[in-house]
Amino acid sequence: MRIGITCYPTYGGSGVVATELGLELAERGHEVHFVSYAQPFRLDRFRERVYFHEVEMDPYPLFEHPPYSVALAAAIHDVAVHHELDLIHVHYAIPHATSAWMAREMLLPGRTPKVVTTLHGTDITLTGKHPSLYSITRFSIQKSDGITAVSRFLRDETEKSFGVNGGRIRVIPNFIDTQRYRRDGKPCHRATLAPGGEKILMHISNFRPVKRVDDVVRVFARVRDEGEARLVMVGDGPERPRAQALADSLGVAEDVIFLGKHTPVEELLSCADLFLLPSESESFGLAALEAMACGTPVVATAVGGLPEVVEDGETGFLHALGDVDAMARSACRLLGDDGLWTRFSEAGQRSARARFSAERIVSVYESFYQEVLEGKGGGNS
Ligand code: GMT
Repeated sequence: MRIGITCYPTYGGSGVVATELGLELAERGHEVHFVSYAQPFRLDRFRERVYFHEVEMDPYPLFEHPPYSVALAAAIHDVAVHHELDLIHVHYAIPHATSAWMAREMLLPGRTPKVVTTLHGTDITLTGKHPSLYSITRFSIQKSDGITAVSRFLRDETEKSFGVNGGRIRVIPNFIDTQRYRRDGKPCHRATLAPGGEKILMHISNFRPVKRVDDVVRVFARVRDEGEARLVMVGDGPERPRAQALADSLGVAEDVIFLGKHTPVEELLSCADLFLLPSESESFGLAALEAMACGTPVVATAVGGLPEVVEDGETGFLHALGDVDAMARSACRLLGDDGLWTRFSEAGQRSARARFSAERIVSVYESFYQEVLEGKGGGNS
């Protein structure tokens, strides 16, 4: 197949999944064309059958708000024509599903690629619900030839909030490269991050309010009251200054390391003892899956799609939103019991490999593409 992929190319989980999917598809012999405003950050070297098309924007002074959605539609259209795409797969509905719909409308009947939209999270639970975007988001999702959601939770939310028939939405979970995300990966930075042999707690995110990084620091402060520990914060975003100030005021700043943005994350995760994800909402929680694959047990909130990824009491512990005391108790329990920690660590690795490996999930996408091409994706009403 000749497949176009559009995603946010920077640090978000949706961009990571879209890029990894494209690379895996190319490995399997498909021709893959990424269309976006910047090169996806994991497209770091030449790969056969992989192309990148940058969306050009004219910085004309009249454009106080440059019309990216329209420029993207034009770029998708051009790529579809010149490379005879069979299918366009967009990740995150806004504005990608709309741009793909526009591009398809511009093409001649009979030569139109099918459009698949993958819903990732806040495109449904937050931004897409805003009155300024609701109707066009709903329309664009409905007009897709195939719709996927990364969890059952997100499928149900889409049905509830956008009136899209849940039967039309295929749940295809996120996946990871199990060769890269593993406990025995090299190198390990434990000696640098915790030179005194302290336990390492880790958090990775884009530090937006939805991630509740305050709660990460509060949980850590309670854990550190009980024993030697360090908190490694990976990523960056608007809530970082607040988290730093809180670490100061709780008197734990010297044991909290803010690393900023860092890839690859697997070399950090595979030397952590615990991963904290106390999010307010998480349609899937790719970072939790990455931690599990690296053998790091997860303590998180029981929200959104997280219970579909982290098995409470087996690969991690899930607690009510904001219950930092319970999260700290679970963290201490895991860190203080080597036998329990090893059971969770091994179960997490097994679960990630059995349920979320690239080999397995990319095949599911391929089959879904085939159904959509045969007009059986249930879409385009
Ligand atoms: O929806 C977002 O907030 C952005 C998006 C992203 O690009 O990282 O995150 C969502 O998609 C990820 C990949 O499918 C999921 O792992 C995240 O749980 C999800 N974020 C939220 O639902 C808040």
